[in-house]
Amino acid sequence: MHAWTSPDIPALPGHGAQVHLYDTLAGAPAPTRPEGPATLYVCGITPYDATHLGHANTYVGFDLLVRAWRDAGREVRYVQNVTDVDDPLLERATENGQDWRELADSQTDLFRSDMTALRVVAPDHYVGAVEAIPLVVEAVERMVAEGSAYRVALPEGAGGTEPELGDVYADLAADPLFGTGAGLEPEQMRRVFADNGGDPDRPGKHEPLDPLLWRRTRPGEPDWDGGSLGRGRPGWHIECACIALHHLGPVVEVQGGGRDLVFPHHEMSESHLRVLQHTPAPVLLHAHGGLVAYEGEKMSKSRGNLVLVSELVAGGADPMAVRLVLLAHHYRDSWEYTDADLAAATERLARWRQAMTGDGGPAAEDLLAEVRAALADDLDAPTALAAMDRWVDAALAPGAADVGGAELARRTVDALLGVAL
Ligand code: 5CA
Ligand code: ZN
Repeated sequence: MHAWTSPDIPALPGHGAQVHLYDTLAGAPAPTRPEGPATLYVCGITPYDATHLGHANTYVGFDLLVRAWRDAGREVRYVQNVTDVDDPLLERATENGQDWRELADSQTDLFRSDMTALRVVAPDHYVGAVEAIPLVVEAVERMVAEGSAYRVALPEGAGGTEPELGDVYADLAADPLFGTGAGLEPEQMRRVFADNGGDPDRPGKHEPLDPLLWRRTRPGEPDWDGGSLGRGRPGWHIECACIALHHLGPVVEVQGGGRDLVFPHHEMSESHLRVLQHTPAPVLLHAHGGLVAYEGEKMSKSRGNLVLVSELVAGGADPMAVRLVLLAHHYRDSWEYTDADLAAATERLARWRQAMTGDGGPAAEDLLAEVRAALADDLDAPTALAAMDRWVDAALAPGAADVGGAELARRTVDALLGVAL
């Protein structure tokens, strides 16, 4: 599917440093590669209620990575998916009395316009689960043939004209490295799996954690040609594995998303990548953003405690102020949104813009160096904002130096932080 239009990124003198990123699994910062093409996979939305500040936090966070990598001279290949068919989307469409495609299309469109307003660089490939079905079918057929996936008998009424072809599950026993990622105890894994769309108690599975790869036809659910698997629809984790593999190749340098995806989603999709390629380390670095809360709980579609970007903007918020709300928090921090965040960001934006009037301003070479250093150090946006605040203070001080630095300051915050003044 089409993504959205990327903002122009102004040129800057010189280059940024090699980017270091905190690796969730290692529990420590790690260097990304110093040169060569970078491959990035960030898990996209399930389009049934877009785009809340939690989503925006995730995509603005990884947008900093894209910008820092490019500034360091690396070519970036960026892929993001859209889970445009899945249980929660179908359930919401039924609740609304709406066609599921209409719901997915309208929410994906809203997401695109929110990302455009927030000046998020678009992925090179924006891929829907539905359009990835042929990739999933091929991969799952191969896993069945190789013995790393198996069929489970269907409940009465499922499977259309071929009920003998069961649902297909991954056999996690085929991947000795499964379970070594998130560092959870077996009991925790089972609980988190059950809370995130998993079905540990389904009869016929080899192991409770084995994840669904292909779900056969059910009455009232959409289904697609599954070749030898029979008609059905894809499981969640295999969707991301297949899209990443197809569009990025064998190695994903950074696999990203919000922290809620560490387990089971990222652990399972990486396991699928290992099994499909017979390689031990298809993902080099696992990066996760913090979770944004509202009214005391994680902001989530299922809870309904949402602050939507589009609603803030419709209420008069400048999208650049919304972006500054997010950048004021380190991407890995979890935080709770309040109206005071937007008020503070709106004030900051006004001051920054005030400092841009006229074409003078103090020298900005140090500012550029500070912002670059902050981003290279695990995308530390709050430190970058503080550097710009200091430059703005200097620019607005009585008798300020006036050597024409405003243009470089403007380019710096636009190119590296995505804030257009
Ligand atoms: N479609 C799947 C990923 S393949 C999915 O998780 N969709 S989502 O719409 O629920 O979330 C989209 C992205 O936003 C994910 O990376 C998720 O980790 C992140 N996210 C969801 N809620 C929050 C939140 N409250 N705070 C921060 N990030 C969040
Ligand atoms: Zn995903």
